[in-house]
Amino acid sequence: MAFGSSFSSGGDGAPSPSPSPEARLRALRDAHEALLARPNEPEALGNGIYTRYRYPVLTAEHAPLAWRYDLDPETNPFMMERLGVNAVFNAGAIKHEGRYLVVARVEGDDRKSFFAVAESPNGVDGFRFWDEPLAMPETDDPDTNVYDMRLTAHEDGWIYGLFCTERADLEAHARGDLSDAIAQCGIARTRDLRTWERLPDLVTPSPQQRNVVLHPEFVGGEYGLYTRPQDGFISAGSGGGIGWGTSPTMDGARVDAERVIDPRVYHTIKEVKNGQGPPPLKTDAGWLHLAHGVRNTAAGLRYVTYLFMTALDEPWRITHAPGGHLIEPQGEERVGDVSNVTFANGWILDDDGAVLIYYASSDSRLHVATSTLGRLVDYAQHTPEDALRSAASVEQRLDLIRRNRAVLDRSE
Ligand code: M1P
Repeated sequence: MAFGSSFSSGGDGAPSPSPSPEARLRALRDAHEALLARPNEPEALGNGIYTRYRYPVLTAEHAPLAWRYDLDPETNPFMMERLGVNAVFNAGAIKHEGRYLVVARVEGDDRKSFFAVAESPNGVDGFRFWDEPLAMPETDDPDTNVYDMRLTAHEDGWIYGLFCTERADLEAHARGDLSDAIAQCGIARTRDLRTWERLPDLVTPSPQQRNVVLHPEFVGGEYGLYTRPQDGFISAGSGGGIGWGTSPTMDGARVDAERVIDPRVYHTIKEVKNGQGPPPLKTDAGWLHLAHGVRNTAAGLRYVTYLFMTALDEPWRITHAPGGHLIEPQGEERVGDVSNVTFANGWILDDDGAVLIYYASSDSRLHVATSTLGRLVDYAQHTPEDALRSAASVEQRLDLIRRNRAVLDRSE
């Protein structure tokens, strides 16, 4: 270990030397600063749709030392972690007053998630957390756990954060099942991402709600909400699919009629469940949506992201649905607390048309992939839909190969 030459007994009588708390703190600070200052590197070539980057933009190790350690050598002679951070992932994102900001899901070693803002000068590296995590106010019914915030800069002037609030399912607990919980959509709003006003949770006909997202514009004079009706805490049951509904207000938001606009489909990437990612981006060709789809495998659930588009005047009507995934877990991304997961609830459309997609891998860390609005719309408009059968899928590929043969013949 490279902690220098300053050693003490550690005070526990152990024979092996250990660094003094001051030396260990210096080493921790150096390592932390090196991590935060590390430049990111775009991958070479890629798939032409987006560019991945070599390093995650946020990990548990990015959390400030002061959030994890008691920095006083008197009270922490071993300079050990007092409140560990387990993971940093699923982040909402926004460019606000010229700054690239994400509201990350930070999970402590105690499994409780909370929100924290991290800021970058360019959106792809240099992310640093603000001094303190966000102290989200509670409602009269305290949240057990909060996570996965979607940030919407709404045309009413507020920035809304919609997130999952999870509370105990007391009936299930009485039956001895302590894993079951009730998920609902928590709502808060802010002007500056520092001070938040908590509003009542969204009310819908569904017993469970996760992945609820606020549409950025009024629709028919009301607030539009993408929902995810679900029967159980984990399983979709008879529900599932991305839903749509409207509410006249966000202060006491209520969706009475929820209709599924993007259902689960057998033998696709969204067979088990799916959910809207961040709020959609407005383009001349329609609203561009990022979502996640889940399918089952012998190794458990596999989460990938996918794109679709809806009509500008009817954001619930799907106009383009490219088949397959957009971002899937690759390499080291495949392993983590919940392996084989990519999940995105934040993206930023920059002034020059660049799109920064913040996706998390395996419920452990946050990455960025960069693209442009033009590329993503092209992808959405020209990627064939899922053909739903092997033979039909081969037909799609044969069609591509034969058209390419003609192109190659022309160029010879
Ligand atoms: O563990 C994978 C994801 O599981 C949930 O997503 P969904 O509601 O679609 O199943 C969420 O807990 C999400 O945070 C998590 O990444």
